[in-house]
Amino acid sequence: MIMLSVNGRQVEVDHGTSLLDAAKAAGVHIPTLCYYPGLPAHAVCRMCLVEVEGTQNPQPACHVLAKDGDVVETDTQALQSFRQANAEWLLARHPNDCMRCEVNGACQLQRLVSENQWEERWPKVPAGSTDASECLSTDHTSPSIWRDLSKCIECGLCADVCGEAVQQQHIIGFANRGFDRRPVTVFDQPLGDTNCISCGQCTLVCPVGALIEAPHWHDVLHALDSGRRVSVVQVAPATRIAISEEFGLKPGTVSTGRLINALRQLGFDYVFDTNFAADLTIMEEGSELLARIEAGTRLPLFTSCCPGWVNWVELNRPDLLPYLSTTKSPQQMHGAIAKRSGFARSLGPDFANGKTEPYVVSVMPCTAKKDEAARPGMSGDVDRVLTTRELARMIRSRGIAFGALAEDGQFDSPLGESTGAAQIFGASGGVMEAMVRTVSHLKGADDALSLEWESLRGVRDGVKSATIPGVGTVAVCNGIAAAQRMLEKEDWRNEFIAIEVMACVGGCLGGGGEPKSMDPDILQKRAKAIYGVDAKAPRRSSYENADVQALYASELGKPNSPAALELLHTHYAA
Ligand code: HC1
Ligand code: SF4
Repeated sequence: MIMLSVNGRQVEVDHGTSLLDAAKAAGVHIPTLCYYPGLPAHAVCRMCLVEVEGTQNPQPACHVLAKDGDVVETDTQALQSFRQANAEWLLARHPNDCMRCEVNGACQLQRLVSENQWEERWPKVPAGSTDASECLSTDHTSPSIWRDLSKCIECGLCADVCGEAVQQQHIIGFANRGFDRRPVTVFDQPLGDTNCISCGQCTLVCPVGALIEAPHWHDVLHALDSGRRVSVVQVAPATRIAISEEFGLKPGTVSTGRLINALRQLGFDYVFDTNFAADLTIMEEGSELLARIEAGTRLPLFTSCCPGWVNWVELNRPDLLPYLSTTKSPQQMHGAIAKRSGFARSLGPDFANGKTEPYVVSVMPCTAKKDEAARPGMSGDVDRVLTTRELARMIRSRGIAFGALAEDGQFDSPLGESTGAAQIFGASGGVMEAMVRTVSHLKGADDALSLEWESLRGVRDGVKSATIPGVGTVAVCNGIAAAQRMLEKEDWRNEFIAIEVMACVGGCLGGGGEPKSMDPDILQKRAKAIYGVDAKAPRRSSYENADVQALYASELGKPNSPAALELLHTHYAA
């Protein structure tokens, strides 16, 4: 056997092993095009070039054998430039006709260009022109949504969904007629300068690539491929269900185990559950509600885990900011714990050990979660946010047969433990129902009577409400338009003690990062699956989460303690 190091990872392999296979054994991925396992290595595409300490020029990893003591680097700046230049050389001789190519979607060159965002090396030419410089400029000013008007087919769906028909934000409208008709913002401002709340509903309906989520999956693949940092992923409650649709499984199929196995195959070192932090959110937010009720101030409490809603309040109604819960969303709590708590450090010597900060990725049904991860005071806790669609793209790009994966995947412990209450966060009304379960318990109610609150459930219009004995009446706004209407027309200040708002219709299960469907029937199936997971859960209230209790016992004391406020709460900008 021989020992070598690849990107700082020590690995032992047999004599006669290629550098490519040695890297694979170390968990490092090197791109290839002309290499095929079992056939002679030709080393012509030059994609697999690596640097070996002591040799002057980069070496093709498919062809060169590993030697004892080799120190190999696979992803230096110089190597990335080489690869990009080699791709450009290949593309210069390759017709730009993917659209009519029989292997469109299955082409290795196309996959490599797409994974690495090398498209710019392949001139894009707008319709009716032969000049690439005539392309309308792209708009990357929003942290969540990218626009490329050169791809727009003027269908008008984005303006419909952002306007009266669904979100009632009116950020995108149509200007001009005939040949010049195009979607615009007010005064043609970049999206990042408008009052766009980043809900991403426009990206759900765009039939082409004119409106997409700001992609993070390329960075995530690179980080996983190089294997330099301990990588951590957390998965949102709604994603584990809707991702099934991306791979042809029936809407409402629960794919938790398959998804965990796919994330491990992609190379994540730790696969955790956002649901753990959803239980923690309930402990913090429920205690915050009880404290406000006792003090008689800042009521009703508005939930704060939906970043589209938080954006809306900051941009349109800053007077409501004092009513927002200061509790961070589960995504941000999970990131803060994974990066900054002693609890995480106890997971193992390679984890948050102060030498290499973990690379924390979240998978969310939401585009606005990208905004949230970049908020002042929170940025850095979650490095990259993938939508459900982006994760599906990554899985496809790496040829993982999702539908054929075993369903036995388990989250890593302890940041993977959760209750049914956390799972229902993914549906409109779920956050409030989860909070009611724990708050009722804390107020001494009979647990058997207070578990299910049907009147808070469902993908229907208007305000849903329930009166909780000993607490008060709580409300749920299903979608940002419902919240706007409630704020204008209802006596919400006097009627309700707490109000949940989710910016997308149906809640996160209808989020802007989900598989592209707004079909109410599909949303119903996703919701039914979410409540089905809760109904079968052995523990259904957040206060029963043993790992959350352990976190309080070992580090935070109790909900809303100074340590909890420091790690798990935030503030808002007017
Ligand atoms: Fe949601 Fe949430 S429920 S916001 O809808 O509070 O995105 O699924 O992950 O953070 O848990 C989204 C979903 C999600 C957070 C939780
Ligand atoms: Fe409108 Fe939401 Fe799209 Fe922004 S993200 S333009 S608010 S639909």
